[in-house]
Amino acid sequence: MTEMETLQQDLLKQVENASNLAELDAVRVSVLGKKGIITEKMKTLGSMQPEERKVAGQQFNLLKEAVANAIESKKQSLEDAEINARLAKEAVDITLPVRPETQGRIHPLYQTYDEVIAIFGQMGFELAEGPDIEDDFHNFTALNTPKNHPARQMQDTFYLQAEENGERFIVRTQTSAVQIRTMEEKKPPIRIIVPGRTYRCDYDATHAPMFHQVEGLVVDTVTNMAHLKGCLIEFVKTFFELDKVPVRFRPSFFPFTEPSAEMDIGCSRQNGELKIGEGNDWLEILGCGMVHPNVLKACNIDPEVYQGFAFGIGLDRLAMLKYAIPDLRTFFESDLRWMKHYGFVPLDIPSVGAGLSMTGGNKR
Ligand code: 2NL
Repeated sequence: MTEMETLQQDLLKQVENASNLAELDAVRVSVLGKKGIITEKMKTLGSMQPEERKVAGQQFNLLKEAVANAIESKKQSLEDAEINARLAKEAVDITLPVRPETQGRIHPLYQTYDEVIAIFGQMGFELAEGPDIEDDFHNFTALNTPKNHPARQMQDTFYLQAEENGERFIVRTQTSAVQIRTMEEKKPPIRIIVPGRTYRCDYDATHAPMFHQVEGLVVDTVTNMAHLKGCLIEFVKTFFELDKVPVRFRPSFFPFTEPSAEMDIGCSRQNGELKIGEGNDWLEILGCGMVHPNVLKACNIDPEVYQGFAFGIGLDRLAMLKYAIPDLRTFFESDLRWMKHYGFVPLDIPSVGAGLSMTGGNKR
């Protein structure tokens, strides 16, 4: 074998023996690099006689090409092997169950929201929803709230910029407009539950400018105050998971109901700890009343034939009470540690669909 053949064999063996890309690159540098074996050989051409140079040059070039080709194909096969090894090692077993710690949580407010809807749903109420932006008629006038009523003041209500015709829309202060729209569109009997966002100019530990309400409305020919009481007592028992709960209805005032009442439930407050369903103290839980005849008239329902009862519950407060959350503002801070502590795993949601269907008030 000539010297060149031996060299070529040796170099090709080095290439073949490289067991990874780093080793292969080291071989490449030692052969083809600036100070590599072949490079050094090329440099000797300058001092050769023309005839000799022609032969040697050709040989060197053939050698260089053979080694470079070998390196290139070895590189390809090492890269393929590396990818195959990674694919085998990092294969994802899609049959494994999802890791529980990566699961999100249901916000306690929406847990409460779903619970309340499910409870009234099981009593036969239908779900109705409506827009956050409302007009003056549906939010105030139809609800027997006169032009000079304090609720209409700028300090309490967020007004949108005036339209060209001077009309000013608002973000709803309560969800009642949905009940008004339902009564406008549908003949009684009406039995609806209306959850949603509501807005008022207010901000402290128990008030946020955006909060959540559920209102309920029942209109029929025989609806009376006993129905109102029975329905709401049933609700608080189910919601707070109590067999018996002391309740009292205190006379109150709302422009849209007559008579109006506030419902309290029995509780005890000892050492700063609140216990619901027992004790000698009272806790206000919701507002309610018989629908004012003027409200029925505004929706073209004859108050001589139909009566209704209605109620409004603050959902945020309900969630704070049931799940012992002291500060309302933390509800809207999107703190994941807070969510992990107070949130619910998705499987805890009650079967919200049970007994529920959508009705007319949801149209915009
Ligand atoms: C409260 C009080 C209440 C209503 C809301 C209502 C709606 C219509 C007609 C009559 Cl369309 N009433 N809603 C009635 C009584 C009380 O909410 O303190 N909510 C947190």
